Amino acid sequence: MRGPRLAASVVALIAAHSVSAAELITNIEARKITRLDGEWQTIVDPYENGYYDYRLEPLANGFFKNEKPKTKSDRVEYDFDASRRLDVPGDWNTQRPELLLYEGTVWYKKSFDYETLPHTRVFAHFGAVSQRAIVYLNGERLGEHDGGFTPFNFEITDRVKPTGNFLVVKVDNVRRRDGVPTVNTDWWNYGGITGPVSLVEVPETYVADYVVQLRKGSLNEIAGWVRLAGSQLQQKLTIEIPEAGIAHTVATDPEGFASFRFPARVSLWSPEDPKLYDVAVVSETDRVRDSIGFRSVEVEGTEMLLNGEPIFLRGVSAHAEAPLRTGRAYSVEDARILLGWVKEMGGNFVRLAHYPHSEAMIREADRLGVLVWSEVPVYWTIQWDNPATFDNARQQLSENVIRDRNRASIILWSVGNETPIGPARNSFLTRLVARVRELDPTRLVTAALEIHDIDDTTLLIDDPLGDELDVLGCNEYIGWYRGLPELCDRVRWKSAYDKPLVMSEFGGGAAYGHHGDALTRWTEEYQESLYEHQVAMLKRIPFLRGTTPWILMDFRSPRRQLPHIQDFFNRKGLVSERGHKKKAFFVMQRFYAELATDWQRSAP
Ligand code: GCB
Repeated sequence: MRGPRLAASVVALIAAHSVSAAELITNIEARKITRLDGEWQTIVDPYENGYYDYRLEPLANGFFKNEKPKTKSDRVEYDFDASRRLDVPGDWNTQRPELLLYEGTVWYKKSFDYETLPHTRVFAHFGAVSQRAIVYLNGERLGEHDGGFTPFNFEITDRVKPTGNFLVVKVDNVRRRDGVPTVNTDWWNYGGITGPVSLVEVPETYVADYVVQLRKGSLNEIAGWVRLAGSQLQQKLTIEIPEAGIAHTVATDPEGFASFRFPARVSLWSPEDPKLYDVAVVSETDRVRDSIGFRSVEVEGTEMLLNGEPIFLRGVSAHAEAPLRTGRAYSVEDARILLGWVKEMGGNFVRLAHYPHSEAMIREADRLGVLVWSEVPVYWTIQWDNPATFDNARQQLSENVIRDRNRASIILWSVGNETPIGPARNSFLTRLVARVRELDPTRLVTAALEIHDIDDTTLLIDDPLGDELDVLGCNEYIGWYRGLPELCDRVRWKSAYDKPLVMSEFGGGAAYGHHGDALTRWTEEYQESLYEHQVAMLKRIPFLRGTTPWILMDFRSPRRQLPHIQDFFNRKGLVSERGHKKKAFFVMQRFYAELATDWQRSAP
């Protein structure tokens, strides 16, 4: 008995693993989807009582079984149906006052019926679950996911029933030393199912993924690939871009893969004219539509070129903090408000710090014409030597790139923020850069680096990671963590690299409506003066090609404790969390208006 039973459990383990590794379905909005958003029944479980027994051994019959007493004598010490609800998508912290600071497990349950059509496959897709999820369908484990910002899915074709399904997700946002991010961040550790949940239906053999972009280095040739998954891997497929008169047919190889390259006369996507084309990938068994913009992005020496023309990135950093209501942003409405402020400031660029933001945000940036710096939470001091930490960072980075590599707005992938130079870190980040280039050879790679002080007023960018990057990012806080604002007038900037620099962070805190003179901390006047000195300094840096001050809007952070000023908010926003613009907002607005008209450089 023992042999076969062991073998069965090994098979089950492998199956569980392969389900958890289910390839990400991209562009789910173009699929037949059933949303499972709305209220989910939830159990707050700080001691993981629904997962472990009193010996801390995993329970065979945990909360994921959704048990009910069958007789009046049965003892079942939980009841989803009688428990309180939470909205999905949404963090739990801002939905109930007692959960504001909660870090632990919450179980989520949703019941649904689902009629599966013959020859189709069904996936349970999660836009984001912060930080870790273990997912069960009808009491059986589907798999797990670690990483609070990127999508994942599990195939449920053979498990879903016409009626009476229940999906249970154990969500846990405990900070871990070996996590990505690690225990120490300057943003709120929002927990919950923070992205939409959908059942995605695809044909038995379906378009698993595709890239349709301008060929690197070209403005009139489209290149890319398509990959099918399923049993009928050899098919003819066509890339259709009706508005450009394109219908290009290729055949997939025995692995279901086809690459293509063809001439295309398209209007180029740019912030001034964010032209998107309807693109369809049509195979014999499937058809997926997307909305894609075509543009090129390159560097030449210290120049950044968009569609072959030099560009200055007039940007600002932003967290995925929901405007006006706080909490983790996830909706199109959130995106419109945040990006609306970027545009009002005169910006053409946003740094989405410090982790992947929602797909809604990126799609809205595509529509509005805002260039994007996209980042993964490789932040401060994570465990550079830990292979599991690396694997997790690599996985989150991959999911981010795979989700968004058809989006014209994204021009920069960032592999990390303010990480300390050292052999293990250098190797870690170098391997992440290589991974980005493997997944997306068309965009540029960057990271927010720190400064090397030569002396009090000479600042040098010479982080060895610079060798690997296309564009240098640099966080400096002159006038806030480093001297007073007037120090900006005296510093000189040097770079060890012939590469463009984006000043990825500078700024200072001010409580909206708090006034005083320009040397009184936390006043709008201090912040305004700091920005004025910064702008004057920035104008003197010859290799500067972009600025993303810290930060668009005030955001929640447990590190920010000063009563009446911070109250758990980082106040470096140019806009308050209620949407009030501070004086410094207008300094940037003036600077960007000037840059938009005066910034002219000829390519070297
Ligand atoms: C930084 C970090 C950012 C912080 C910011 C601050 O350098 O990159 O995450 O929030 O400083 O406000 O101190």
